[in-house]
Amino acid sequence: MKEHQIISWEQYKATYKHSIEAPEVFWADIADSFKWHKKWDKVLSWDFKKPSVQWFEGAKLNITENCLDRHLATRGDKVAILWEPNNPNEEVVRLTYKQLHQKVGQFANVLKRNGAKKGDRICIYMPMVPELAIAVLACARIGAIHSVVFAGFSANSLADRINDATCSLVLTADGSFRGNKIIDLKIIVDEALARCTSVKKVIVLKRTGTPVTMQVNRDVWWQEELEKVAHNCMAEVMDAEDMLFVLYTSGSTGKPKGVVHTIAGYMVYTYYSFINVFGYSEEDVYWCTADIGWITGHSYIIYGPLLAGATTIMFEGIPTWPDAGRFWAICDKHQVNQFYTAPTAIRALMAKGLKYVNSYKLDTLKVLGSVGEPINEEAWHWYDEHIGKKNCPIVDTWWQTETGGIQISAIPHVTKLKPTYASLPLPGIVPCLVNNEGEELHDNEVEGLLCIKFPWPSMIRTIYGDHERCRLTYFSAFDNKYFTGDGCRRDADGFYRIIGRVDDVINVSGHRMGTAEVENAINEHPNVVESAVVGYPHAIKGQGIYAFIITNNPVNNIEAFTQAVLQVVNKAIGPIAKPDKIQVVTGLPKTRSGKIMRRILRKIASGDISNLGDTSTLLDPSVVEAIKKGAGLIA
Ligand code: 7RM
Repeated sequence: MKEHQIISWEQYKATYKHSIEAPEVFWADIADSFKWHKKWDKVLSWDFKKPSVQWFEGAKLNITENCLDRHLATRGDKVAILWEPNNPNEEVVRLTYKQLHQKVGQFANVLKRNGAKKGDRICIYMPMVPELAIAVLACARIGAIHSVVFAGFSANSLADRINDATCSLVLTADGSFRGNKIIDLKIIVDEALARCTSVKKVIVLKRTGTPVTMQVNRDVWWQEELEKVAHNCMAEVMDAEDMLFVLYTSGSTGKPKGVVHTIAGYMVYTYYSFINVFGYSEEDVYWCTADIGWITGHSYIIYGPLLAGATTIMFEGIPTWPDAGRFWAICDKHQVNQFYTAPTAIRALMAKGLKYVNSYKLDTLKVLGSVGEPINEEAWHWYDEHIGKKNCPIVDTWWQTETGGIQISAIPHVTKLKPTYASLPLPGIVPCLVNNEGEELHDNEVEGLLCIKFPWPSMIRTIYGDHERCRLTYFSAFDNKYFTGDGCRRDADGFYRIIGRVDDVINVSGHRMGTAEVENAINEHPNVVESAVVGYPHAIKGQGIYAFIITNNPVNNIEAFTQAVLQVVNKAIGPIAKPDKIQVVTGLPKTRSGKIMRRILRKIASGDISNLGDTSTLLDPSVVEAIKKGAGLIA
């Protein structure tokens, strides 16, 4: 591990230079530390026009042998997964590498027993329990493609994802504990499966004891299945470019896209970025608070840490239960060294006051991480002062579901820290800024659209079932560049500061959402004629959701209507997509060609109605006046 860690500024500069001058030599050297059944014939071939990207072509491997088997001789009794339950009085689970290896083998056999085989898609809709990580790894063990769906999504969203990837199995639990609530996962799965014909088997973990109906010939109990199989499962030998997983993420149009990652490149990159960004060393305890349903959980709870032989914490609960000190209690309880969370959590806990922080020592922390959205100065300084005690570098990590791993981030004790700056690219990453005309901006102190102009091992390979959509979304805006969808500034030192999305994607509490998705959900309400959704600055969530809605009849009871709209959205997508503000309007600002001018709605939503800019292209400028008047009367 140590040999690939950057520990000085000089070394960063030299390594970065080498990584872009001789990328194939650079990445082959990292890849050499893994176990391969056969090494690659070619490190990289690529063509962003198609797009087609292949890393370590011809190589054969199984990623779980690198996450598990490879560590058995040296770290067999070291804790791999440390699980902290929702209820602090329930027992902690510690799985050593040896135990995890066994449990993965055993569950892999359960999957096989239930008909799963190499190449099948398996949907995982589960609470944050050790079995979720075991299930992910068991899929990879047998060469099946996992599609984890965040267990906060509705039955509808779940069904869409299962159908898009034609999953043959669903792995779930009776229910999920979240603070003092229980979510009935199996009931949601049953509702989803009413419109999924591809699913042959459902394996149900008993967690909450919630009563469930088991469908004969389809549903089996997880724990009962375990009794029927051996603990050892040979790893399926896979090709470097075989699919490892699909993970759905929102874009500016249409339904969420199934981002596809392939095995070898993802493995090499998540390992390398993990050990460098968190400065991980052998005895450390590392905690990422994300849910495994998001890319952060895939790359930096499961794969990156386990590839590095680390101890990774999984937390089942929420930051505010039993009280707003829970994160800090866990840091002390497990002597956490690296802590990785989202700005929205920091802001929420900051708002609860220091009394929830001050009773904890937090003296084992070495590195603090931030991910998912821009971190504002105030939250940065609070994190630095009250959690890090001004003693822990903060790594503000910019990346995306599509990039697979962290792209731009400080390296602790190496990179100068600048609040709100993600800072510099990791080795092998070649970011650039372009203007709206697609011209690259070569100077410093400029602002533009963030692109990446050379392939990296963990980059998106395709959108499941729709390669053309992948090309159009990421590779068609600018020639020979991957377009991120983010606006970004580069300062005099060449440091990058992410400004936020430039498309119709909003980021609510670090969750990515398409405004079109939310609009489609709202439009399902029978009285809604049309809607337009925009993001607006929200003190805790980063962005809130503001919905402008046209109804077919005047709304008499605004409160009841609002509740009904929230219900519809909740059902279509899930609670994370519920609008924070709803304004009923009689018209939307449209151009003569019928396009909604979201720029104007964004201004109104942010409360900035003094200067709406050029409205001369509007079909009917009077609608804007009407919306402005009504802006105070929102629910
Ligand atoms: C990891 C993740 C991706 C979008 C991305 C950005 C935003 C993520 C940061 C950030 C500012 C950061 N994947 N984003 N990290 N913005 N600073 N450090 O979040 O696919 O769910 O979202 O999130 O807009 O494009 S994601």
